[in-house]
Amino acid sequence: MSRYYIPAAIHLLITLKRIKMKTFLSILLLAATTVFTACSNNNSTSKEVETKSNDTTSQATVNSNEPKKMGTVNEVISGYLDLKNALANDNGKKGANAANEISAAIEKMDESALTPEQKKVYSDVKDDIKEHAEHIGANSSNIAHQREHFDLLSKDVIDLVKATGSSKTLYMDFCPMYNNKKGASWLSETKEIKNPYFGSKMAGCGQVKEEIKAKG
Ligand SMILES: [Cu+2]
Repeated sequence: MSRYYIPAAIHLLITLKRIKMKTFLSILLLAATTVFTACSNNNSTSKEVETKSNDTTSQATVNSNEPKKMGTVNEVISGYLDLKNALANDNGKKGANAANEISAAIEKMDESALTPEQKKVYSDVKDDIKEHAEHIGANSSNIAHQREHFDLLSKDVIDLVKATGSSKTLYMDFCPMYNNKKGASWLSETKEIKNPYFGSKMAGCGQVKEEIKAKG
């Protein structure tokens, strides 16, 4: 019996193996095709996504040209007032952050919004404003040095505000004691004196010299 059945069993086994191998191969082939199709599908979708996102970026640039999110003199003033308040509160770190706001506003300034006369004043002061703002931004732990630059920065910002006006009323203040009694000016949004040159040491030193009324 064994003489007959053993070869038959082996034959069956081999056939089964072949079938299995065939099935296995065809499954493999099917899988590979699926993966390939999936991949090529992915490629085409990612390409579509790419083109789509390209489209949206170009649309975004076109759109942003319309309402213009660009720097304004009022942003410079707002950064300046933050800086002034930080110095009045003896906070060099906040002062540095505010100075960085000023630099950013100058960097993206929309000069086309300025009249020719304003543009002339602006081009006289913009490099100075940016330089002082950068020094103040880089000296968060040296408030005395920040105040030296704030004195010079204030002169430029006052010139600019006198040419362009401000969206809120400002007061031009003067402290006669700063810089070995040479004195120094600053702009404030409040009538109350809060000295940015001396901070808490001499908070009330100074007086209002001029009121710059809000325009518009
Ligand atoms: Cu410096």
